[in-house]
Amino acid sequence: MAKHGLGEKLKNLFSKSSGNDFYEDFEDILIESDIGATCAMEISDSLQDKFGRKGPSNREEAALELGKILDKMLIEADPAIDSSKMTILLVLGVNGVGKTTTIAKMAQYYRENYSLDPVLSAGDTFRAAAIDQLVLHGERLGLKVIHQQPGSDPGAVIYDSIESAKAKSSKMIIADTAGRMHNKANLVKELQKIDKIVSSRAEGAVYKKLLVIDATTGQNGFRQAEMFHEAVGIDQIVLTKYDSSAKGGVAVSISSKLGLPFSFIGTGEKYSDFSVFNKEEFIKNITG
Ligand SMILES: Nc1nc2c(ncn2[C@@H]2O[C@H](COP(=O)(O)OP(=O)(O)OP(=O)(O)O)[C@@H](O)[C@H]2O)c(=O)[nH]1
Ligand SMILES: [Mg+2]
Repeated sequence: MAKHGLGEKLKNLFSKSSGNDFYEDFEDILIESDIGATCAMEISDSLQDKFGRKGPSNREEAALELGKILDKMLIEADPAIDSSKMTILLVLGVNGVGKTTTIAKMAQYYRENYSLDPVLSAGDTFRAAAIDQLVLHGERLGLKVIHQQPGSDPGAVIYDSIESAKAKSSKMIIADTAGRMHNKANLVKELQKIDKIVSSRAEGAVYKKLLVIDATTGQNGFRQAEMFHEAVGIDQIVLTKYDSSAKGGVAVSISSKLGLPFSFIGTGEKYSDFSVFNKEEFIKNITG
């Protein structure tokens, strides 16, 4: 996994003896790490409460305190499921963030850890290729994929998937969705429609909405989280492409400003490049 650049930058901050204000430079490096201006300012203020105007005296002191602050800001989600009930995971996110790949990775994770065979639901009916891609993952994993024609109603596909899972007493459904529509209003409307259908069929089941955020998109990811959360209410976030971002500060602002927890982290294109989000490890990677 790529090392976060913040630890290194923190080191440089102490090695140069510029007359610059420590906190100004500190905020800059937080913002460069995608933490976002508001959170950067809050972190900087907390650090100042601890160390005063002069700032911490060395990198270790600063990193330790920063770690404590981040620990309060980041939220870890428990990916555990109750295998006595059916679980429906609806996977959301704008196009290209890694939804379909994440679905395959999660299916593998829940199969390995809960020995259940999730039914995959091709709810991204916007593109034919999206359906083919999920079908291919299903073949590789040996899992059933429920799909219909491109252009069909995603709600109907997911409805079918729930019926199919019930019929074969499968305990989990993981549903794909399209992240692209002709415009934002259409997307929101479509998502709300899907959400309504799933909610109405989810009686007795645990229904969770997972939003996939691509770590390489920086603070854009924060705006996506805000938009989806406002549209349908998000339960958990999966952070993808953490291998190619070397950052991840967006997780701090999403957790702290929207109160949303992180469940998994994607670190590559292979099924095995996937792990449960571990706050302690994540912070260590940030503070270096
Ligand atoms: N490096 C890296 N690549 C990833 C990761 N997750 C997904 N990808 C790649 O990102 C690209 C897009 O992934 P998809 O799973 O197709 O993304 P999607 O959100 O379903 O995309 P659309 O269906 O087009 O909206 C693919 O090339 C994936 O292999 C990750 O954690 N790390
Ligand atoms: Mg997809």
